[in-house]
Amino acid sequence: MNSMFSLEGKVALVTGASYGIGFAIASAMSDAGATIVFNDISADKVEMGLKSYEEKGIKAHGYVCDVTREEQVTEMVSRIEKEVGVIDILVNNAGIIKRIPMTEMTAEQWRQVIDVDLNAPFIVSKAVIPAMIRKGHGKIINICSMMSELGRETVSAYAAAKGGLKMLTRNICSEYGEYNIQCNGIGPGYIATPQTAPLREKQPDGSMHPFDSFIRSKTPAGRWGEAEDLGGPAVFLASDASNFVNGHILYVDGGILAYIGKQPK
Ligand code: NAP
Ligand code: GCO
Repeated sequence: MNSMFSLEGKVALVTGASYGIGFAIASAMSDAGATIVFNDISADKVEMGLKSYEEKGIKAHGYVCDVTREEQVTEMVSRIEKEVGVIDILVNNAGIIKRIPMTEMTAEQWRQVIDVDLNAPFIVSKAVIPAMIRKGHGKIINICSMMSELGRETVSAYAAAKGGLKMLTRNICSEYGEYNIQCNGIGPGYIATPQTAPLREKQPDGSMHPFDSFIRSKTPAGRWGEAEDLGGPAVFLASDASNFVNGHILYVDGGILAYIGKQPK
């Protein structure tokens, strides 16, 4: 049974994985036997990431690459194939969010979010699929969101991108499933990472951010998710155990999407 979930001998590229969800997913994949490759936008963050992986006993391979820039991505993938090996597993994790009311958001701010959260997964997937076809298998995991299904104030660009990422996931499944490539999504709930830190910061009077109690009331478990909660689902979708799972978005949200929310006291 264990061998179904083994990633031994596989090369996994996790984008934007110096810390946060990407780092947790890469660590879990390493525990399952994968060789870990990651990128980040700055050399400093790549160095920081390499140290963090080393502290966990993981010999990761780090590359500086802005995933929105196709020429950088093409060069990075080519270097990985030469220096590490052909990529068996791609996790499109790198992402940003800008919390701005839509009518106050500039077109440039909108484009920046769409560029990282939707255009980049297209660019990186396009770069790795040809070698996956030649190799006869591949796994692509797109990190979607609650906002692939739900909207909320101030996150219009992010929701549009993550909704599009859900459909890109289904289209890669449709177009490349015949080559034994499975493309699925993970939709994390609200996870305690730097990205959501502004939603959890203490208020001047020492109370918790109002969003903190809100999201706890919307989550049956009554807690924020931890990045480590995503490791097992990611290993499942990267392993042979999910070879007949394709085009699926696996929500790892503690039940948010199933729950109307707790009545306020
Ligand atoms: P995070 O803490 O903000 O980390 C995002 C990572 O992406 C950082 O390492 C960042 O690098 C990198 N990145 C951003 N733009 C990049 C670019 N152009 N090229 C390469 N790397 C880039 O975010 P997170 O919470 O770990 O989230 C990771 C993914 O999960 C994102 O796609 C996010 O939308 C999604 N997600 C998060 C949550 C949550 O509650 N946290 C829930 C659902 C989905 P720098 O630090 O150098 O900018
Ligand atoms: C927000 C949060 C969310 C989470 C995540 C939820 O401002 O609503 O940042 O968007 O990041 O995407 O699944």
